[in-house]
Amino acid sequence: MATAKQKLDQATLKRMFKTMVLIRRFEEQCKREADSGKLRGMHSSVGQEAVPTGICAHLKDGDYVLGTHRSHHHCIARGVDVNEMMAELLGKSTGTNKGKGGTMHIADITKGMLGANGVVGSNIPVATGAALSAKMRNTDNVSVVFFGDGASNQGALHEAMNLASIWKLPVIFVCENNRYAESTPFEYSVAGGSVADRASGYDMPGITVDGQSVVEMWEVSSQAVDRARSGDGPTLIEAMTYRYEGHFGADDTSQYRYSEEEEYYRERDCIKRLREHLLDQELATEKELAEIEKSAENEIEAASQFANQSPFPEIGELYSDVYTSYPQQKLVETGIVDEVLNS
Ligand SMILES: Cc1ncc(C[n+]2csc(CCOP(=O)(O)OP(=O)(O)O)c2C)c(N)n1
Ligand SMILES: [Mg+2]
Repeated sequence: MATAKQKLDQATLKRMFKTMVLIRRFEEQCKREADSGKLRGMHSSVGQEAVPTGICAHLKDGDYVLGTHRSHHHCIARGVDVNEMMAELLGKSTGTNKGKGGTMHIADITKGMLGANGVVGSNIPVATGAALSAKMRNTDNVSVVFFGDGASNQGALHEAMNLASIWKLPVIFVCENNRYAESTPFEYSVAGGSVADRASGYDMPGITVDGQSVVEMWEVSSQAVDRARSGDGPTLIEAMTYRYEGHFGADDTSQYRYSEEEEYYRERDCIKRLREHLLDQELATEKELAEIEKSAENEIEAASQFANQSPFPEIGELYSDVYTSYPQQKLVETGIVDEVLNS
């Protein structure tokens, strides 16, 4: 955990480099699993690694993170186990959610990752509720919620920002503006052209940051997390970023994006930039960075093996952990279980 009083040191920079490389290798492996038919589709976060990495570096035990349909990078930045994540993606019983959540519903409450969520914008009020709980229990914990530029037009964000502001809740709203909601450009859909500017209507700081720079992301997050921890209330961060892949696996970006634009953002790649920074400032050697890259690669290879070798859940597990209090006996009585078992 880092605080606003701390400077961004060498160890944190290297740790963030490792996190971003781990995310990228994870996503690349997911693509391979999808290509081989084991994973039915996913929303890749490649290109957006710096956003959660910069802010999660400030979090401590008891802090909360909530994500979106595109959340592998949020989970890894929060420290969720990559073996269990990969197993979850492949629907295996060893997954974070015993294989029942899949790519869009990874959660690990032990790590404060309260969940990804396939319903656009829906985690924003949930995160605000988590912040309210942290405040009511007199903790100094904070809640961070990630959402996209598309989600920024959902009413849920505006209701949550209003409540968070009047009650000074320790929540940080992080808009990952990757310029598109599916194929709809941000310039078309976001009135006023800025998500961050909307904060002024709710009397909270609104900050636009280069989300492809993990250093800038870390610095801006430092102020926001500090403000939330000290009881001064919420902040809205708009991180300008870019997804290199399609919206999901089968999406053809050439239908709505120019290759020049894609190239522009790839040249500003967050991992490449941090790598160059570490070398230029003599904060790491080429050998050290290569070792970090190799260890991330090994970790992901092991995660893939773990996931592929893990069993699928037993059919009898179909209804367990699905409802918190729904009596399983009732389901048996309805005959649904028999029906599934015999189908
Ligand atoms: C309430 C709701 N409306 C529509 C969808 C379909 N949908 C899934 S992702 C998406 C685009 C979201 O765009 P953005 O918020 O910018 O996130 P990004 O995909 O760029 O990360 C849409 C419309 C949905 N899942 N939930
Ligand atoms: Mg978007």
